[in-house]
Amino acid sequence: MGKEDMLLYWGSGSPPCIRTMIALEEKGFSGYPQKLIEFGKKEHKTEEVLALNPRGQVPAFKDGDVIINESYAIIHYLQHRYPDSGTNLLPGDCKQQGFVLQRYYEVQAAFYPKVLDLFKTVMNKEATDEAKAKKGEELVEEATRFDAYLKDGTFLAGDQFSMADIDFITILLLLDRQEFKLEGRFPNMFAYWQRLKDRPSVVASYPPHFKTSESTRYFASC
Ligand SMILES: N[C@@H](CCC(=O)N[C@@H](CS)C(=O)NCC(=O)O)C(=O)O
Repeated sequence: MGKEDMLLYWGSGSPPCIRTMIALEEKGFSGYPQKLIEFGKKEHKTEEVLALNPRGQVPAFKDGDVIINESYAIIHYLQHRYPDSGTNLLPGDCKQQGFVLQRYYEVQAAFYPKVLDLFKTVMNKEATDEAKAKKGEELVEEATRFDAYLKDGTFLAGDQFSMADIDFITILLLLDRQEFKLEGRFPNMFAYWQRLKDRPSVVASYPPHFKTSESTRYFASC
């Protein structure tokens, strides 16, 4: 089993796709077979994608006869299936593992929903300015918490890159794209982003349309 047996369907700008792609790169599978779908053409609803993911969503991923469509599950699968390949995303030591998993699920359960909430609210033409400001404040509150977590460590869960960093860096990439200001407000997070934004796995997973289209700057005033 190797990367030639893999196939990833993905869409540009999709956070679940970004985190999946960073994980594939970190695990050393650069050049894995992949197909970029266009949401605008509804290519995620074609037979070939539906055959892997009946929900018609991306990421849709297979590795040989193993099909997994949940990005967070793909990250776990890659680590457990290929523990010795590329970056070790989950330490073997139980105490360290507990810490990595705590941060990994905390990003997923507490930080990412605040970003999605704000995004949906600013996109909603009927949302009031008060509603937008409230969602912005909630995101700032969560970002403050994560900024403090980074006070002592190079990475989100200590001094080694781990699966906790994969989702976190995906969020920072999106915040950066939407011009959510880190510099001066969240110094540890800003330093972390500066350190990691050029990591090869992150560069390889950068959404192509972000390079060719203007940002909507949705979070610039938050
Ligand atoms: N639970 C999935 C979520 C996947 C997901 O929501 N994908 C979106 C793109 S970000 C999608 O394909 N949306 C198209 C649709 O639902 O029709 C994961 O984390 O992998």
